[in-house]
Amino acid sequence: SQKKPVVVVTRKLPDIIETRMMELFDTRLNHDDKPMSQIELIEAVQTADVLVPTVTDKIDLGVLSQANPNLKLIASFGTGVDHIDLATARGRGITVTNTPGVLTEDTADMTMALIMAVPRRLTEGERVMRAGNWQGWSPTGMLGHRIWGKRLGIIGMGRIGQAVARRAKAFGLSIHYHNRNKLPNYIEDELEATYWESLDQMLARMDIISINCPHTPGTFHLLNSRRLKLMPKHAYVVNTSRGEVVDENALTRMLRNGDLAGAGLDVFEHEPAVNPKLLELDNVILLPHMGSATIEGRIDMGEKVLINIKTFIDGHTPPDRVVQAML
Ligand code: 8YV
Repeated sequence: SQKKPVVVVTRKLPDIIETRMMELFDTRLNHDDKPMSQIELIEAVQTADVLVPTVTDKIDLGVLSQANPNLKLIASFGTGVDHIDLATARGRGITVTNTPGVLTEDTADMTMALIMAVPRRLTEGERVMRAGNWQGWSPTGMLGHRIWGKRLGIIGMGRIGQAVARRAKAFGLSIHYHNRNKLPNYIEDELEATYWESLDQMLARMDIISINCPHTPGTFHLLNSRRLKLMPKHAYVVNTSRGEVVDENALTRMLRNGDLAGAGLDVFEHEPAVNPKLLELDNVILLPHMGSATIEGRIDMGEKVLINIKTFIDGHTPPDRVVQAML
């Protein structure tokens, strides 16, 4: 019988996934719930035939240049692949897969939760209660902004953006979007979504902006200082995609100066660091990158990783191939 491939997993995964992985492959688990250092990552790529990283592992040129020639697959646990130097992987004959689809609805739920929670000051109200500061109801107490009837502008209308649109429509928001490509008419009709070819023009007209595009060289600081200034003062920003899409310092400055009404941020430019000035703001909800953090979703993601590895080992095209290795 053939030697089982060595699969190196960088972080603790759900038990049921780890058990299955141990049955199928020569699996090297990591029970440490800390991100790997670059030295540990280099060790990992030196032993692995298959590497299973997460968003916290920077698989850059420095790491990939140390990989052993047997490393043929990076089966990432997650959808975003911006932590992997895809061009280098491809050039070195390494295929890359991700886990799309299974975390679409969970991430859209979290996005919707932020869209609701920020204008209605949900966590601010909760802090009042926990501080024992509630003096009782008042006609002018804790007033937020109405959500229904407002304009939501979605940046990035892929799977997650569309799932956000479906939810937001049911909450009475009107749906607008900017995307590299206009969606087919039948999807626009179903979502009652209006396409804005110009991001600048859309930003100037929206009450809430939700970022749902991937982080790529083309979307880095897409919401830069200039574009943030196009938004009306009463507008909110929600980001559940990647911190790098927004200039975090520019956003923080705008929020502090009252040039934006508030923000709901699940992701940050330099995770796990957060601009400390954000922590001082009441009109901001900060979450520790938990958009897809459901028990069910993590198992689904693990199953996708298993299928991608299994298919690849069996000599077929893995279902979630992001880059095909150059041969
Ligand atoms: C994961 C994510 O928590 O899939 C993604 O792109 O950001 C999150 O759902 C993380 O990436 C797992 O690696």
